[in-house]
Amino acid sequence: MTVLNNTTLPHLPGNILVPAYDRSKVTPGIAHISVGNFHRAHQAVYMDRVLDRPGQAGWGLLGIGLMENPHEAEKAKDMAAQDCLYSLTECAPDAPNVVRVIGSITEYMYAPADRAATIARLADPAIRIVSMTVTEGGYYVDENGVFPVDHPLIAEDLKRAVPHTVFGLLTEALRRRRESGAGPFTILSCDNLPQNGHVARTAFLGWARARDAGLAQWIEENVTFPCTMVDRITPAVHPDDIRRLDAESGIDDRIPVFCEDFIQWVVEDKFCAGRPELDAVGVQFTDNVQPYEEVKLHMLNASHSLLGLSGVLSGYRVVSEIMEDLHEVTLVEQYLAFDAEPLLHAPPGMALTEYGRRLLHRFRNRAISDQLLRIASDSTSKLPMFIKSTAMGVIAHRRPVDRIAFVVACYAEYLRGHDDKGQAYAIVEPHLTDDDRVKAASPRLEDALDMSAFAGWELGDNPGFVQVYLSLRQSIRDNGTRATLATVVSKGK
Ligand code: CS2
Repeated sequence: MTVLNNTTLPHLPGNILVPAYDRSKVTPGIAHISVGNFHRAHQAVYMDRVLDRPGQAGWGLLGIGLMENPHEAEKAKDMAAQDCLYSLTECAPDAPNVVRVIGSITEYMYAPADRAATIARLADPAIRIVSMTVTEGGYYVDENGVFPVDHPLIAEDLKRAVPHTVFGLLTEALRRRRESGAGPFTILSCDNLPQNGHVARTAFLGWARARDAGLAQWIEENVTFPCTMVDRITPAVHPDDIRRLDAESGIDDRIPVFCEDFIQWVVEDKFCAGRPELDAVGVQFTDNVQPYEEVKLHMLNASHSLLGLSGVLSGYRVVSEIMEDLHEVTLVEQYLAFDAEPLLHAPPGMALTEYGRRLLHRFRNRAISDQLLRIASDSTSKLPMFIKSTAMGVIAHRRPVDRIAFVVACYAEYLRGHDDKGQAYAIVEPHLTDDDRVKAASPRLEDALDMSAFAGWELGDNPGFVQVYLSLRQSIRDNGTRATLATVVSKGK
């Protein structure tokens, strides 16, 4: 098997697609914070296409790892060993996989190794956009739209001369740029949250105001925060996947990624320091991203949460497998048709029913074997983004609450850490508080409705909802999740 780096790139097996542009001429114009699998399967792919166009060589990607942990430190070593190259396997449901090497990331920094150097690098005027995938919970903005400067992690970081958080690093880089006359960069959120640009703006300005009011005002006046809708299903990559992908590609890649063949990016055209020719490589630009993101979050991501939470409890682990379960599929179909769609406004040219049909087709893609535990992870941050507005709309319109109550009950039960068969699984819930844990475990089942994930949903204020929730949650315990789901879907509309 061939190792992957600049030297071996021209000699890879003939079926592997490789960058046609000269990477030695590419310099970073975008810094990306938190280079996870999703970024490497999504934005980095669009940038790979951009770099293939004339005059775009100044738009390479500088990847920045932010979290201080062994996994991230290892990733930095792997990126360095491979000259930031990696293979991406794109899996269509009904065609052979396509393997391509992505070359758009040309530099990588592990911020915890030298935060001051990272700030200095971000202050380089060549960097004109800083994009990020820091997860749904990574913005800290609460249900009232407030950035909590007294949150222990934020308060601690605000005191540091050289901060650790994304807010601190970027603000300090902007301070330098203001002083040097380098000007602002665009801050581009690529996370799954409604109005992600506005949320990012609230978070960064909230931080900056607490640190330096004058700088905050400069940021407010000069930095733009476009909203974006990002979409590509990208499973987690476990050691077994690395072995399988490498055997298939014939490349000894330490950091391969795989994903579905579908890709979409809708972006608000609001870049304060220029942007690459993304419109020429399939990115949709619009004045209003909101209808796109609402459809995506409330249909795709919400369906994922439904499947993830109920599926894990029922003993499933893979999305394409759960799609063979008629009740699970019916749950998603009913949720989309009766709960989510009536509250959505389709963007021009998009038919919601067709979008929903296409989603189910994407979920059935066996080639990506996406993990339900990946989807269920961090539900504490995801449910407010994916389910809350549908839940509140359904309750406000006095429509049947069974499916909403079911997913709420499943979340609380999922936090117990074992499925209906008693099989334990790892709960990855970085934003679950100690108080949440107490409420999830409370014998008074209604206490779970006060967990932080449900802040502002007003679930407890609705006796009809509470009653359905209590009976479903008790039924999950007494009869199991599958049997409970059967009763939920039998009600239909
Ligand atoms: C998933 C998303 O993590 C999740 O809950 O719903 O990662 C989903 O796969 C992507 O948003 C698809 O674009």
